[in-house]
Amino acid sequence: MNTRKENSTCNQTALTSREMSSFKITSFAILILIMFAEIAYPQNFNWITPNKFYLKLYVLDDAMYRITRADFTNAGINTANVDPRTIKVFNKGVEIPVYFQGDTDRVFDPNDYMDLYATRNYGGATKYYTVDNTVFYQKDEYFNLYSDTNVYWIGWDGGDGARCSSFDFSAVDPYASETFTERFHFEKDKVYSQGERSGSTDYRFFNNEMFQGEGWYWSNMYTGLTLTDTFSTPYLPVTPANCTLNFFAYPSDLTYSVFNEHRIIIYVNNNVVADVLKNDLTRFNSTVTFSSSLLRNDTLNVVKAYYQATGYDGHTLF
Ligand SMILES: [Ca+2]
Ligand SMILES: [Ca+2]
Repeated sequence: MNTRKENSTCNQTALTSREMSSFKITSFAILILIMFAEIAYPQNFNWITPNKFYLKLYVLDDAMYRITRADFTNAGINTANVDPRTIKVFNKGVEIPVYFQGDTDRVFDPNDYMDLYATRNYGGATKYYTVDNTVFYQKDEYFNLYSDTNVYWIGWDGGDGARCSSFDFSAVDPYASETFTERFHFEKDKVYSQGERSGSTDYRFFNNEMFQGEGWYWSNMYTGLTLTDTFSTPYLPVTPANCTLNFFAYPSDLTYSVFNEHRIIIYVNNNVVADVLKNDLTRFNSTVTFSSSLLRNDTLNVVKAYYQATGYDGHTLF
């Protein structure tokens, strides 16, 4: 268990403000080997007890965090009045189960501590709306538009808190797994688009919500343009495994005289892994699978995105 206390900060804070809805934008994401589903929690403010003190834990990195009794004391909490079994951790309105060493005797002893897994603030499930404010599509965003810093609220008293279960388990081979999955995220936020626009008189994007196509992109691609990035995979499995790649792009103009005028081709080490056509302002959001045998463990892998417009001077935000 990787225990990191140094990255955590505890402040004694009276909770006075609600968490804001989080929106964020991704421009270009290639996810290789595995896609983790972000869990979308509905906003829930019922966990708050007004005028009660909580510890506020700011989290910048995905890690295990250990909170000791000394952390509570240093934050100004008199732990003599705290039944550790009632300590609860909340994130975005949802209680998070924690491992608590020494809470069963209901006495917060000097060596008692709490371990919890906490993450930075991801964008998570983000809705994009039409001009009529109906949801047009939803994306799992990597970055939050406002902050990477996540906040975990630690409260106590009342009923018992959620706890991780303890199990006795013995493994013949303690390190049985020979493979693991890794996710690469390529996102370059260089161009901001207010969203889909069919022409110079189209002002549908004057919308308070995230309008369809709105967000940060790497480039407003023109025909013949290739965008390139690299990544390293030094621990490839001996037996080839499936890799998953996802990309998102949004045409920024169109022609009605050509069907499927937008084409994007994705190459991994000069092998075509995706070749997708879209018509008019239809967005690209494709997930394709390819073999890890296309990847290299002795040199950098090269991933390229190529754009082609047919029949006119077309562009697509990528
Ligand atoms: Ca104890
Ligand atoms: Ca067309």
